[in-house]
Amino acid sequence: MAVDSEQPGDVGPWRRVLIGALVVLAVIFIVIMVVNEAIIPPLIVFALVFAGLAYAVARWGKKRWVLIVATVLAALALISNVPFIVEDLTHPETAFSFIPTVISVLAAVVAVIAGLGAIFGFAPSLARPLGGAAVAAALVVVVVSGFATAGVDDAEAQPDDVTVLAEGVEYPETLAAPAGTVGFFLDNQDLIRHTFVIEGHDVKEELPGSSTKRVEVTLEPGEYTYICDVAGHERMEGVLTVS
Ligand SMILES: [Cu+2]
Repeated sequence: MAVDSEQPGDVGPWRRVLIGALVVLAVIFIVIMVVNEAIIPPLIVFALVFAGLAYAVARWGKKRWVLIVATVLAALALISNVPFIVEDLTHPETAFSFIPTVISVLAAVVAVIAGLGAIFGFAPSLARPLGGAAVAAALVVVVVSGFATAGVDDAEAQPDDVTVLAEGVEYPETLAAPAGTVGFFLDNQDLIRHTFVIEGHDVKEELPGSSTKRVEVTLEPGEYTYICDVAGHERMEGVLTVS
């Protein structure tokens, strides 16, 4: 035991930070599913993989290949989620989208750095400050996003408005409106953000989580498709008939 527990260039602190980051990743993928109110198979796989990797690093973390697998998979998780990450990061006013996304990015970045630190034997004294900085950054993000979310103003529906309900990451399949200037009352009942886009028309409204918004649009008679263009929300689509 004493023979192999202290290697030249002790990687213990980096391994501990790596394990912590992998656990955070596993948990955050579950959180993202919960706030999306949906079973998202790739996220279940990610969660299981990162929980397994955390265990593997704790158990066999002296084996270099275990560290390499954990580091590469953390990097891949980061890269494969870029389309979701970029959009969410520009919308701090939806805390339930923004905070889990930022935390997942921080955890993945920390996992990659800590993994490299353990593999290549970076100075162990740097490991704890890295973990601490990530936790501090996460706390700042929670506070900033919490204030931004609380500051979102709701709208009030007008008598002739067409109500568009976003609920359970679904839009109504059909809507009807008279030609001319139509008021749309956009009601996002979900915790996460959506958009209201009328295709072929100059309408794109951002809908923060649990908020309402009103928009007036002048429409010619015809059929229009409305969607939410948030990545992964392709099923949020319906047809608006204007007559
Ligand atoms: Cu959406």
